[in-house]
Amino acid sequence: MSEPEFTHPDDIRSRFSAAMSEMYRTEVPAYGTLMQIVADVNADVLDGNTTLRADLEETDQLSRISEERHGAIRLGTAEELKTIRRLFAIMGMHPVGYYDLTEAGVPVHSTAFRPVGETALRRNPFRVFTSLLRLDLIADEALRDTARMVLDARQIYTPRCLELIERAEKQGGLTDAEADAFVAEALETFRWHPEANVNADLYKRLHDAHRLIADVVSFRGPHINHLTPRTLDIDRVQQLMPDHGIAPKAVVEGPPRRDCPVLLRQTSFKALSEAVSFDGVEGSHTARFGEIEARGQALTPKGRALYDHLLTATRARCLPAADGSNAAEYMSTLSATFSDFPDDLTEIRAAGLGYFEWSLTDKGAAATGQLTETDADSLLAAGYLRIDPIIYEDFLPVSAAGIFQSNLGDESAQEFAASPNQQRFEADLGQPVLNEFDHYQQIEDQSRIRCISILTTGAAAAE
Ligand code: OOG
Ligand code: NI
Repeated sequence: MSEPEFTHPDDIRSRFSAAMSEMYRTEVPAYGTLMQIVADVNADVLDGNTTLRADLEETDQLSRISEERHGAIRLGTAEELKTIRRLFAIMGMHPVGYYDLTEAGVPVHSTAFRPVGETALRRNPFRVFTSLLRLDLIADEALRDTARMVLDARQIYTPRCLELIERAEKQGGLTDAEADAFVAEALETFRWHPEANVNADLYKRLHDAHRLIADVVSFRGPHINHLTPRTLDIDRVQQLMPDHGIAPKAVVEGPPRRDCPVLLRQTSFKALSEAVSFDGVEGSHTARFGEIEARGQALTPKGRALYDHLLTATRARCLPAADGSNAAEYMSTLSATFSDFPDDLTEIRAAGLGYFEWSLTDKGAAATGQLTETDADSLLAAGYLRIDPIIYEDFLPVSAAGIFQSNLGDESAQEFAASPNQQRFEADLGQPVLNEFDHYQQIEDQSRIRCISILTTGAAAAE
């Protein structure tokens, strides 16, 4: 009997992100408007920058430039988290990084399920920032127990979805028809439910405890709360949003605009109030929004420490107000403070702040197998090798908290004792998360070893 042909996980992920995008544009029309602004700004930037256009064309990214890069959900129980891990694995999305948001006043901890490795990211970069509610941080014991009961009683996956997850695990994949069915079933988990799972009174109590708790506990499923395309000019989109009737959050999160972009910059439009029925009583809930992102170089632990230090210093001088009243002052303080972060690739490399990928130049490709020099820096200086920044594919906890907060309402920031608990999160997840620093270091090391091996022996070393 011949083996069945399985659909590649990257393909299933592409189908899934396309289906999510379509569903979300229907559910949240303002998101469609944001997508349009992003597409227009991206087209404008590319018109004025032929080098960038050629670069993107060469790496096969041009046609997908304005497609979604990530989305986010918030889960209520360990069981839900374990199953989502299995669901995402079928689409080649694996947990990378641990983010503790309690530090920033949001009672969740999180990971990002994402494709790992350049090939998979190129095929489709879609990832889902996934948070788990920390009920242990609700002070009111009775309310905590009620919330737990409500969460334990719900089932966020369709029976057919669970069946297909099991089948994929047993068979080692899904056939084309199964993959289509799986995407349709998985989509149900992320759909918006205008009928709440709780009555108006319980909703109010949960909401009073923390708006995020109400958002997680009150619904039948973990509705996707935003999707995020990539923009080539985030400041421009931020500026254009009000012209299209969309209210942006006060400031762009992350590092300032730079010649050599680092890490991740992101901004969003504020969540919209949507009609919800609480046991037949009409009410509303505010949770869903749209976001945009722009990514730069991944930083080493040393670079990241400098970033964190400069961000803290900025916020000590000027904390961005939710109403945007000091937005200009914040952005200029941010830029001024970050003048201490080198904005030149040679300096970034010399200071050991960022990760780089090594590749052969044309001169290197012509010298395959002919060299005896094995020192990468000498080969770089002699023009056989080149280095390019590795793009940061993960998230930033302070930025994530800023996104959470602008969408939960201004009054939502609350003091929680900072209580990172990665061990607990990984136990609930059912596997450890990949450490993002180790991952970037490995990409850098492997690319260097491979290049030197090609130059000296004519073949890539076995990995
Ligand atoms: C997730 C917020 C974090 C990001 O881009 O940093 C996030 C949420 O609001 O659930 O998506
Ligand atoms: Ni996001």
